[in-house]
Amino acid sequence: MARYRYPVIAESEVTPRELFRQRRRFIQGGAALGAAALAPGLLLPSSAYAWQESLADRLEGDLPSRGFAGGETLTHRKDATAYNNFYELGVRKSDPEVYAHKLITDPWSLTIDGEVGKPGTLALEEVLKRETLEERIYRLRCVEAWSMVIPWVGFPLADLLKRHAPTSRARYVHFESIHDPENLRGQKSSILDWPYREALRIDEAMHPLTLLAVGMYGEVMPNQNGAPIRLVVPWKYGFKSIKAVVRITLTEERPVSAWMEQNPEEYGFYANVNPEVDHPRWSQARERRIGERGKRETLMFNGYAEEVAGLYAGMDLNEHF
Ligand SMILES: Nc1nc2c(c(=O)[nH]1)N[C@H]1C(S)=C(S)[C@@H](COP(=O)(O)O)O[C@H]1N2
Ligand SMILES: [Mo]
Repeated sequence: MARYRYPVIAESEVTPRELFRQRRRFIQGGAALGAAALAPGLLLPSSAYAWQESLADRLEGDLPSRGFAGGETLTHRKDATAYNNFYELGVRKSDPEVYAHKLITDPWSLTIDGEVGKPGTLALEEVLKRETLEERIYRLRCVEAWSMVIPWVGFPLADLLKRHAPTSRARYVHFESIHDPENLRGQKSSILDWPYREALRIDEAMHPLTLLAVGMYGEVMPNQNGAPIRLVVPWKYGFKSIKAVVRITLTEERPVSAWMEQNPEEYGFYANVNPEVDHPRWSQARERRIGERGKRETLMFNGYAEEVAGLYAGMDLNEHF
């Protein structure tokens, strides 16, 4: 497939890969000098930032890049990192960026358990070492009727799941986010029963479009976007794409996700993007693309029908919303 070309717009508006790299080198150089000049004794042990450093190094290299958004213009990085839903950091769209530093991501480990032959808890650097990273450009459609186009960096969830040998009883995959109410101000509110939890059917989880993302716009994932590792399921409403994942559990029974538990009338298990199935409080027929004027028509399965419609053959999508 042809390598995706970044849109040609003002340099201040978009950060193409080469610029990301230059900026990162500059920041790293500056940070190292500053730290050394300040207090050599306070330098962190080299293991403290193990996963960030090795990931940043890998992102310097040439990753394969594939566009899955019909060549639509990328959302400006600034919008994608300043207009977020990450309720652990607050409910306003601007909160996640403001409170991003409250999400402590190092050290980070990931547990894979439940219906697997090879369960385990691994340091994030061990998880990443095993996987081949790539860039994927996907549409992201929030249930609130806005959308973006984001260049993620990650690897197929299927690659990770297969390493842990799902048993024949594994029918669903459950995901859990970080639980840290001391630091995450949003977890003091009762808007959800924390931690944030989501789930997929096993065939959805194994689908080649389903990613675990560790970066975006060629850089390590910003905290407000769900660092250090988050799910991306491009044909479903954004709330399925759970951020800051600490645990993945394969199950026989269908799990109840945090939003379903909070309001089952409004948030179904499937949450497939569908212009014909309205949210009880608003239409899903059209959407606002962040950075554009006017509205766009919402696409069935967010434009991924060719790839995923078969997963739902014979199902009534009004009933299984
Ligand atoms: N842990 C967690 N994951 C989450 C959320 C959240 O509040 N907490 N919000 C979801 C919603 S509603 C959307 S639209 C996407 C937004 O992802 P973005 O901020 O990277 O665009 O994250 C999803 N994942
Ligand atoms: Mo969302």
